Amino acid sequence: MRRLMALLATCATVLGLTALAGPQAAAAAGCKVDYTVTNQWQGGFQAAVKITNLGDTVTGWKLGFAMPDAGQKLVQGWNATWSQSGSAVTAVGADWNRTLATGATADVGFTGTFTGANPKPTAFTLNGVACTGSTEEPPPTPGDGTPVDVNGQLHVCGVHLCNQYDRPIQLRGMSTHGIQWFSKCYNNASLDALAKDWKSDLFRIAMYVQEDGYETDPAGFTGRVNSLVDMAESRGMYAVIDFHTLTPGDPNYNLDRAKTFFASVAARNADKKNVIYEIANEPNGVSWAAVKSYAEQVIPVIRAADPDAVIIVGTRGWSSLGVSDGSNESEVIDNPVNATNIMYAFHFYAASHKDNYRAAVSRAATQLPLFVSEFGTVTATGGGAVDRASSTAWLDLLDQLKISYANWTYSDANEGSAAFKPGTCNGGDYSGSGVLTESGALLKSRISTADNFPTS
Ligand code: IDC
Repeated sequence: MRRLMALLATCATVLGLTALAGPQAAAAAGCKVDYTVTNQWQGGFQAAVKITNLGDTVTGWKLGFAMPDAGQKLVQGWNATWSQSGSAVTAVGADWNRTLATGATADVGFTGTFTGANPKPTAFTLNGVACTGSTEEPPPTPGDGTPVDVNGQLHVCGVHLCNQYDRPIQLRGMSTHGIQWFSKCYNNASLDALAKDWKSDLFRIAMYVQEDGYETDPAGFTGRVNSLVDMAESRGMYAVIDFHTLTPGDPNYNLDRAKTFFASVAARNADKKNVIYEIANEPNGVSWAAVKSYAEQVIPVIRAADPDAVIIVGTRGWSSLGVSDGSNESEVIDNPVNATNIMYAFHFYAASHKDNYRAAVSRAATQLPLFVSEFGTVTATGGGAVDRASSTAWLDLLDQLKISYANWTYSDANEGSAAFKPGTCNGGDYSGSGVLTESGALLKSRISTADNFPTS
């Protein structure tokens, strides 16, 4: 109940919804949305949207979702009052269907135009509550042997990430590409493949803040992140919520957004065991002192809502512990963030970052808890050829040091770092070996080996 109240309060605050729906609507606790493209033609389409209310009776509802592609435009809707602002679409119930009893459905729809692809929206809200379709995403059954089931709530012990038995573990997994661009790659089929075929422990959710990301639609992106957290949870994977700051490089530019975002996701996900927070992807062009100051303002916001989660702090020089700026790990060791249960991010791109970076990690790992929350097998542009020798040297080092990692990217982007060939995400097959790139095949072979997590 505490969690429900916190969730409702958070959603109401973020969306400023209290005036719209009144007390009955505020009691809504869950919903499911089925979105079907019923017809598509050159540049146009028709979509049917079935809303199922899984919470208390709602009188006066508002459906919200984001068009995943900038070229998608609402033309005309029915059975509700429809509008679109930027990517955000809303539909407000008509007089005759505005009351939805528990379990009741409303069938609405619209016609639209599109220019590029016509990806389906993946995250919906009803009166600000994320429609996670809880009937479709049951929590994992106890004792199912998944990474989250075995390891439970994580914490930092010494320089390691430790499980519920207080034993060091290494999590191995994949990062999304920017969810503002590649939402079509994150669905039940692709997440099943990641959990079952790749045997991934970890799913990093890269929510860009700029570049058409969070800043353009805070409520929509918050909802998308939350539903991806649920999809990881229902498959027993840990989820890293990555506040993907990149340009500008000073995370303080996004300080207010970070506080708003993390207050919301930490309250909503406080009772989950699978969530890890990453507060700033890659600080760059900024001093360690400025990054530390940012961290010491954002961490307490998360702790207030979710006291026991592990938090990853980005480091100077694109999360290189300062090495890419000509510094090194000593700036962090000498002036650590004033907080407990935190780890420091180290990122590398194997074709660009080699022996001197590996040496820094080897030294730092004896003194700082490190988490490789992003790395690529290619150059730092995200493109180019896979450097197999350097990638293998890195992965062997991380295995030896029990440093957790997430690879950039679990996507079909047209660049060497992507695990899938271009076009894969337009289909339903994420499991066959024919869909993998060289980078994807290498990572799948490394990630899918047995974890042997300690259980006592
Ligand atoms: C890259 C993407 C690329 C995109 C670019 C700009 O691969 O498609 O156009 O971002 O947003 C990072 C960043 C990560 C980068 C990646 C590769 O965290 O956002 O993704 N990279 O350049 N740090 C080092 C490399």
